[in-house]
Amino acid sequence: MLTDTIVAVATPNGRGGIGIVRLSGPKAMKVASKVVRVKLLRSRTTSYTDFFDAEGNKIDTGLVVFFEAPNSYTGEHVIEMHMHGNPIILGEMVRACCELDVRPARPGEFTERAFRAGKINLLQAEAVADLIAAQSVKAVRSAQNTLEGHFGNAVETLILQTQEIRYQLEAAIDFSDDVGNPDFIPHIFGQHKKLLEGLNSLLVSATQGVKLSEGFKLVIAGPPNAGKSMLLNRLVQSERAIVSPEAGTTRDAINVECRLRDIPVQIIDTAGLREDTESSIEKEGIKRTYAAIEKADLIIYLKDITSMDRVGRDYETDLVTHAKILTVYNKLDKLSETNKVQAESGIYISALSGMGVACLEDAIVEAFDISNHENAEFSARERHLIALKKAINAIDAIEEVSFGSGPELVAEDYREATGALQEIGGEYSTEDLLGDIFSKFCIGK
Ligand SMILES: Nc1nc2c(ncn2[C@@H]2O[C@H](COP(=O)(O)OP(=O)(O)OP(=O)(O)O)[C@@H](O)[C@H]2O)c(=O)[nH]1
Ligand SMILES: [Mg+2]
Repeated sequence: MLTDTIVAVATPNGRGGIGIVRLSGPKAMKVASKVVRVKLLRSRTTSYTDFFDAEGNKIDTGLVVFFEAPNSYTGEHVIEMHMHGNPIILGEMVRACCELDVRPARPGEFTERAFRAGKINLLQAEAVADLIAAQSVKAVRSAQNTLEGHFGNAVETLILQTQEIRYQLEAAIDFSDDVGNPDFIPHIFGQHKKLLEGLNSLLVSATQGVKLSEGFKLVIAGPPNAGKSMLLNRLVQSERAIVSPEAGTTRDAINVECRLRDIPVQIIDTAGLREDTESSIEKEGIKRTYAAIEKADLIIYLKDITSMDRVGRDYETDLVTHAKILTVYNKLDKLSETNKVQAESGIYISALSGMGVACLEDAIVEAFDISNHENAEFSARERHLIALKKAINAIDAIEEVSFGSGPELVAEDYREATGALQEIGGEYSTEDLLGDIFSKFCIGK
């Protein structure tokens, strides 16, 4: 039972036009009668008021809004005080409330209360944090879609399908006639196949959702001096990495967060790949390049077009990665019209002049394979992917014959799949998981 009342500044730290102090809990009305003194008779209406501290000294003047339980964000009585956006004034109000038997809210505690009151599910609570943290319009839209229930509804439909199959199986076990019915097994196996398709397709969209919140990892790799650092600088439009004619300039992987066509991307410039270096620092840099490649969502393998016919090892074919590789030829500006290479297919650019870079950006965005259907986009987290994979693994290996020969075992696998899916919305969640999720929120949300 949550019986205490909490208070926090809900607006960012600093000075601004308006600052909001938020109160939630059973004592909210009693506290308000001391600090605002206007009658808060009607829910969701605004009143102009003076604000006072616990001793009755005036702090400020502004607006107060009352949200009557259960029609509030948290499901409890909520009072929002819109004051002048000065941290001193807001701090005075928080202090005044704390003197009236209210305690400061923990990070995310308002949203946690909304979750515990059943106002939102865990997916939606996470989407609130993702919405606040979103770094691009796409990321904002996808968090809003999750908040509106797009992801949750898709999960709910799959839960209903898993339950439906399990109920049919259990009925068939109880009344063994059905299993003997020649149509039963193909029919239920057809439903099983359809469910697996649905799960896998949701996993693909959710994986994209995770990338939209966390950013795609794009690694620029290739031989030394290909112009990798110059390309990084060109893509992020800032001189982030040192560019020099000396081979082996970059050692530490350089990680820059940016947006390409409004998609959040982490671009990682790496040490050039070669074996004939004596420098132990460069060798360490190359080790780091391989480590970055392993984690990449996409790799640009950059080559210097003017040194293509030079004998040398090409590392591109040995890269161990699940990521797509885009082969890109750089320094196009150095070639005259007459000796332009035509043989190799690939993308041709000049990191120096910018020629071809817009086409490269198109290719990068296309390689991320982001759905263009706005409604199919939603924010998601690693935890959701794990649960979806768990659900898929539980039923993936079931064969058609198993529905006849071992319906009890299949039903058990289905029970496991349902449980995994229910973890996503937080139907069954541990306090540790909740603590982990809400502690990452800001205070006041
Ligand atoms: N003409 C021309 N020169 C380029 C281009 N891109 C890079 N360069 C030059 O090539 C040299 C190497 O560029 P970097 O960006 O440092 O190359 P890198 O691949 O990061 O090299 P390492 O860090 O040593 O692996 C520099 O002298 C750049 O000015 C280009 O498109 N055209
Ligand atoms: Mg470099």
